[in-house]
Amino acid sequence: VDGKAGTPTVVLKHSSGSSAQVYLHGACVTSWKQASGDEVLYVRPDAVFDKSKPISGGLPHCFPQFGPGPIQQHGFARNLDWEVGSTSADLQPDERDPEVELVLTENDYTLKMWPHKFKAVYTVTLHGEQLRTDFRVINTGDAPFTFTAALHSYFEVLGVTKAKVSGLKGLTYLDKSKDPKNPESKTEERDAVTFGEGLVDSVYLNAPEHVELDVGTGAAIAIDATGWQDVVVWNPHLTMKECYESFVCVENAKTGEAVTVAPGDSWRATTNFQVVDL
Ligand code: TA6
Repeated sequence: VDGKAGTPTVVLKHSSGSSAQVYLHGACVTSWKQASGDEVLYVRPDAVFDKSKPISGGLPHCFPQFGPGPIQQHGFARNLDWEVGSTSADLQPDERDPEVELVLTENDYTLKMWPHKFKAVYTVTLHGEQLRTDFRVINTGDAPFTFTAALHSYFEVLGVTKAKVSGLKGLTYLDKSKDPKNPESKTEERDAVTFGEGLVDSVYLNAPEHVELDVGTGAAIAIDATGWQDVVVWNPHLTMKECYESFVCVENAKTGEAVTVAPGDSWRATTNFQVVDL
């Protein structure tokens, strides 16, 4: 169906009452609603949907580069149109979870920036009220390639000072809040990472597969990942005065160590998002 600015989207509806909306532009999940109708994700008020820039919010991809570097910030996957590979639309609702598979392959634009043939396959599934993502990158060329990546997930919070991320205690992290080009390496001493006192931009290396974001409503978002290795926690504070109080990004990333994929091989990472009562 047409999304904002007439940009194509796929809508998933589960018999439980949950739903999700995915823009083909950037393969960006912009909405994930619980059966109650409550929205879990956050889309920034400055987001544009006319493809003039990546959609700022929901679950944007960063591929084949996380952050700044030799190519454009966060790579090109978030500002290209992905194609629908397959959907669960032809199946009866009770046969299978609603699902869409989106595919991105190289083109002249990507080859100029990153001279490699690839196929990225991203599957988004609603399993009851859970949202599941499965991201695979296949090397379809004849030489190895190396990349970094992230799912730059934005979550709505009741107020940024009420939000907390747990599961990161004891980890080494790169604090990019002062100088993103020369991050400080620190050890996380806190049971939970909190927000609201300044910019938070931290890359937690070798993070556990399970982390939780307490959104301040008595509920938390449980994030269970495989394949991703790192977790990035970001809140822009006063650099985005109009919206920073309403969201936190807790991102699954593969950035501390880049991935190298041999020709014919692939790399895979999955995430399972679930709202849990506290
Ligand atoms: O993941 C955190 C981060 O890389 C920050 O350093 C900040 O730049 C943010 O993402 C947003 O990036 P964007 O290009 O979407 O404005």
